Amino acid sequence: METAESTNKTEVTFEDFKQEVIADYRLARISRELSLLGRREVLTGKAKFGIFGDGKELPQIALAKQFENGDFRSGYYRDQTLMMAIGQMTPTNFFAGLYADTNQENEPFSAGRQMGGHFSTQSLNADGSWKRLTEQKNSSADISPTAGQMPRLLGLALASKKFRENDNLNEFTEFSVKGNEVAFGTIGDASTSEGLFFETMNAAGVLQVPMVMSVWDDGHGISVPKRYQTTKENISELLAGFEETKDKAGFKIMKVKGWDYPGLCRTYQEAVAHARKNHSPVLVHVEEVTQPQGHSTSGSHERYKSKERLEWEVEYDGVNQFKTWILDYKKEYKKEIATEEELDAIDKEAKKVVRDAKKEAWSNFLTPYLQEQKIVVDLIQAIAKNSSSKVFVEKIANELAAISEPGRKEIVSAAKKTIRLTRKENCDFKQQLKSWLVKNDSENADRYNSYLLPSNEKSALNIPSVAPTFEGENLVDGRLILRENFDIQFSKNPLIFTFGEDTGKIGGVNQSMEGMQEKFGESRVSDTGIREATIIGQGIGMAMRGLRPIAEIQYLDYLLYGIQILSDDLATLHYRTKGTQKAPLIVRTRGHRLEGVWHSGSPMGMIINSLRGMHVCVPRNMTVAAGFYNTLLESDDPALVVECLNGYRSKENMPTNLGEYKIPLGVPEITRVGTDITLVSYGSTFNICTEVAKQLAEVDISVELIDVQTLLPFDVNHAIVESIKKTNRVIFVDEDVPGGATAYMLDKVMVEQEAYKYLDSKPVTLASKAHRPAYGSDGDYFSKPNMETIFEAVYEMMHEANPSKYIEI
Ligand SMILES: Cc1ncc(C[n+]2csc(CCOP(=O)(O)OP(=O)(O)O)c2C)c(N)n1
Repeated sequence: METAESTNKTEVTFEDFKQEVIADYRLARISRELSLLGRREVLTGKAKFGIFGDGKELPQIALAKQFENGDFRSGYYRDQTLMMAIGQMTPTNFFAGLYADTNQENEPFSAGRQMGGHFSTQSLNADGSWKRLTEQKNSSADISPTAGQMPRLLGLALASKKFRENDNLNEFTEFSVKGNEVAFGTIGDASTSEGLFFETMNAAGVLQVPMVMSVWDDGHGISVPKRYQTTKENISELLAGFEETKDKAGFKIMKVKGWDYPGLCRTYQEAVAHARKNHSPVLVHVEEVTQPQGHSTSGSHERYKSKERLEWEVEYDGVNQFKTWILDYKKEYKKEIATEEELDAIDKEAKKVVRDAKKEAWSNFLTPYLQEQKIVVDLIQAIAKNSSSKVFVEKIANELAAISEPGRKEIVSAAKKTIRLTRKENCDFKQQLKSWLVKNDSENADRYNSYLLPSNEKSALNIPSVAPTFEGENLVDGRLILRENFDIQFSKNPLIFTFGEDTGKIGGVNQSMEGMQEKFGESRVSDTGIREATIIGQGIGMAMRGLRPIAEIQYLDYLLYGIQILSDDLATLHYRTKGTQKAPLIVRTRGHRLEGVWHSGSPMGMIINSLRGMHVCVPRNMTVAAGFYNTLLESDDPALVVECLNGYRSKENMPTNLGEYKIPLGVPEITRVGTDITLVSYGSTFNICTEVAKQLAEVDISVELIDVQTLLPFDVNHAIVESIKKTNRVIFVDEDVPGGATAYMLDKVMVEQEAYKYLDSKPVTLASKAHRPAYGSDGDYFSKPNMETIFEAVYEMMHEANPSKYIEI
């Protein structure tokens, strides 16, 4: 019979093998103790919530043996053992995560921003530049939405393929060594019910990428058993049709038991070798996995597991089974790995290691709080001494002092209450307390509110702008400006890839990539299946590995299929890792008015509200769009660019410095100077406003026309208020629903820029009707702002201001 001895490594001495097994056992025990003590930390109130990897230790140890430098993980909250086994987490880090320690050295995954069990490694140096990813073991940052790790997993795996296919990428050894890296996915069995799982699996099968997908199958999704989750209650059986055959590529599908240490070691060795060598995906269905403490600290599994299941879980507990296997080894192979006493000693030692780690992490976590508490208590007591509200102020100090484990909110709250209470008094100590609050405010802003986007020289906001240049008039279809511009960018930078539905062979439905596939090859300009969520994920994963993907979503209306992953994954990435991971992905799409309910969408309010952490560019034409692409390709920020669906065949003057000119983000353009009224818009409605402004001039109304150009960021230098200071009137126009992006612009300009001070007329927002736009030209006309409604809105405002000049129409 084969043994782990003969499978873990090709040639090992028994002593090596023995040491490896013992180390694995020690790690399994430590991980289990972390789960046990972690739960207690939550139940005793030291941590808010706990979700642990107990029951999943052995498969992760087996997987980690095959995890090499440069490889990537995209997993979920059960993977603490794997993170330790690949050397990317210590027990102290684990507890720091549980306590939400905001010190990044203690809690390197998210600096306390994500709940415990959400892992990551650091891809970036402190200045935001890439580390050498091929010299470390990598984990993309976890997110909580189940199966949300799947779309990016596809891109992480696909990146290897791109590096292997393109010889001119060989020099980028910081990102890949000829595409030899494997992307490891992990998921719970219940989460395979999500569409994202199936979409990713299908795409991985189509693309044939080095992805090893593990399903930890413990039979439940919280309380809901497999019979409600999975057809045939068996995910590998269900996916049998994906299995590769002699003449058809697909998945290699492997099954193994979660408590079978040698079986797991063998399985992962074979699975990963297959994926790495052949660039072909593997599904490892790990069955008979247990969950000894139930799903999380929120409840107990006795409520929903039968007595038989609970008994079975005790018997088939992986760590105990491992112990039995070690002890039985001698019976079968006549050689001893360890005695029971030795293993018991390891069990004891593991408990101590974990207890010590907990103590250390708690002390690391609490010490700064206690220091802050002491400073504030001392100051409040000092203020109390000479205060007319002495008793009340002292009470605040005493109450704060009595808290043995204070939070920052209690400390700040006590300081602020004291200042409120003594508002009519003044003393040195109060000034000191105020100064402390100012300092503390900025520290807390760094702890809790920073790093939404990078702010280094690669930030799109710091890329120097270059104006487009023109020589005479060379009017061409707008699409050609985009195409020629992309052509130059693709020639300059081999890291750029684009893909989407119809992007490859025909060069996009609007032909802005026409001929690009012939020129740059199928690898760089490619068609995808109809699968928006994984088109986005493909881009995220590739971008995390140093490539510069441009993911194309065919129409803005279909961005909704990808908005969840954009919002949950891409837009949060920099924030949730406190600046230690980035994914410089550009998403191209096209939208605004065309024809009908599903091809005219402009849900910009929804988009900008869900994509904080990305830039959202809304160019009015292709010249501006190309200028944004040039800026974004110099920067490392993730962005969405919404091109005007009706603009590809409009004539524009071809710039002479394609690939060079860069339009700045957050800087509106005033395209028409006026004195009576400021008209603010973007995208397709901006072009209508331009026409309307000419008609308004005929009735002696002078419009100042402002194209905001980007909604995120929005008018960073406050140009709009400057215009309103002059005109004292403003109308915001777009084709989103009422209360959508016009309301956002209104808020930005009135509240942030304080434009209300300069208004002589009520500000107006002019948006579409609340319903989706009806089909056809008339449907469009009666659903969205049009020449007449915009004209009337402006005229009405002027009439109200000066009825004798602008007589009622
Ligand atoms: C999209 C989404 N829906 C619901 C949840 C709440 N939730 C968290 S874990 C979980 C069960 C997951 O079960 P499974 O995938 O089997 O993984 P396990 O926890 O058993 O390892 C649910 C429903 C979530 N996090 N995300």
